[in-house]
Amino acid sequence: MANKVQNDAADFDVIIVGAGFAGIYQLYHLRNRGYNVRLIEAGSDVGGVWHWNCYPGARVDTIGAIYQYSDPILWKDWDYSEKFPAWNELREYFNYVDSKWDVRKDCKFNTRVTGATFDDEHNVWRVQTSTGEMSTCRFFILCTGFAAKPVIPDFPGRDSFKGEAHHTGLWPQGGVDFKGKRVGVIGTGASAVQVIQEASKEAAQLTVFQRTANLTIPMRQQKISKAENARLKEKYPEMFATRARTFAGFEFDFLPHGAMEVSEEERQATFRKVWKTGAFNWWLGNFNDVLVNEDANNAQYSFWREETRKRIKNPALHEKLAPTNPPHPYGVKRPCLEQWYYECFNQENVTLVDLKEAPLERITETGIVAGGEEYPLDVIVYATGFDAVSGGLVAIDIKGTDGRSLREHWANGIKTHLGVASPKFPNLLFLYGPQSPSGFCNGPTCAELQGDWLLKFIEDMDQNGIKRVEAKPDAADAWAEDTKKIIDMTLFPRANSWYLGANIPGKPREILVYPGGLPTYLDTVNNVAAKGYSGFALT
Ligand code: N01
Repeated sequence: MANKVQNDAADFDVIIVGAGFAGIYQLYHLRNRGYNVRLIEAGSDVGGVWHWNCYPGARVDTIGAIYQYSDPILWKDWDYSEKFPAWNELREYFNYVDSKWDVRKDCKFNTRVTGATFDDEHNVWRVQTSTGEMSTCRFFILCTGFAAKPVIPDFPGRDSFKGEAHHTGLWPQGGVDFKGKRVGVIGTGASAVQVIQEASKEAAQLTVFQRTANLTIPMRQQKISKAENARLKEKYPEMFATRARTFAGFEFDFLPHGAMEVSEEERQATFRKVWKTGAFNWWLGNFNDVLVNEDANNAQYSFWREETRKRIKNPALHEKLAPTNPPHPYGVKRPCLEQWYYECFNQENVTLVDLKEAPLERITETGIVAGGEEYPLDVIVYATGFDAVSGGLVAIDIKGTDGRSLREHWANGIKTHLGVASPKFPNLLFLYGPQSPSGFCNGPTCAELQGDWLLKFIEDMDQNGIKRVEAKPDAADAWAEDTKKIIDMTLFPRANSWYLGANIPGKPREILVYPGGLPTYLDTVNNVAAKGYSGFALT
């Protein structure tokens, strides 16, 4: 390993927050490089988002083949049983990773990091936790993921409900029984779509409270046999290598031409072909202009609407679930993968309440009142989303060198250099965080590709005897400006999505993730490293 900077004031070289894909990757690889590492996790086990989101139907929207670490020590003996594995299989995967990488021994579970201050004199972070402990470290890496801060809107009467009520992101570890019950789901985002599909099979009555139709994509789920897994594995090395070359770190990319560059006949034929593949190929493996050109986007939407309407028996629901005019350009709110979502609404026991026509007024002891009508319920599912990307970070009271918190620093807009560090917060690093590819990249891919850059960054600092590294304000201003310029060239600003923080009242409207694609991001950060880490003050 590099010559490690000795700092007697530090209990650990590195403290990591979060035991998901990113945190565990850092833990394992830093430890292998001789660093003394502690990982702190609020949950009771490893798994990150898959620990918290254990609601019925929760499953990943990236194919399992690349939704894992690329270390052959792991994948050669690991088989997912489905193309898009469910949360419980993903938890088994994390158990398996621990059996090979032995990570749990350096994790402190059931412990929330509550605050941190930088000791200027000794160049260490003092990290406080919910258990009242304080530890010091030279580098402090936040791997809290994009969904660490679940949000339940302040519906009037919310606390009066006498039945069971749960947010999807804080689902009880022991599960919730829907059988024979009257279940209400608020929201129709990705979490809701997954819960609705399962609840429709068990609930006596399922009521879905929809504000905006979800422009979903067929998942095209498949079981994968052992023999198929073995065949697939021959392609794994190439698939893993491909991730760094594609916009969102997938095994596929946008087509090399635009929808408006081809004839109507070819356009429809291509849409049909990509639709058959389904999954995110329909979103990020489609014509390369669908997210930037309104005509291309409308053509994609029209195809989607017609295909979707074929599955909805009640014509009155066509306009609700697949409206004539899109609620926003297609794909600029993150679409989700569905399996039998529309068929649910053909069932007698499933009702859709359109909150645009019948606004949600209040929650009572016994149900939800919308549009003047009370819907009696035994269970309420809040599938109302997250204060995404930055919410989990600013929830920790991290004080900068000027005594102001990260929340205060970012109150009018996030400032980071390359999405990895923020001015006034020396030796504090973000992985899969704001203004990095995060929300436009799948978890394990970013954990590895952005994670490898961070590992080298820390090693290079040590190699050069650097005790303190801090993002420069002008570099952070320029990075925020770059992310804005890129997103303004697309149709994304036309929706109130979590990508823009627009689902949280009062949150500044700005793109929370780097929208230039993974290859451009990697080129940029590698160039910065090659130039001796330009934009960082090194002392
Ligand atoms: O949250 P969301 P999510 N009154 O913010 C509605 C990932 N994910 O947990 O659209 C009424 O998308 C809101 O309505 P509207 C994935 O990246 C992945 O579902 O704002 N309704 C919306 O319908 C995803 O994008 C998987 O009008 C209110 C819903 O609540 C991200 O997590 C599975 C409301 C929130 O949808 C977040 O998804 C699950 C109000 N006051 C999640 N406030 C995979 O498949 C909000 N809503 C891997």
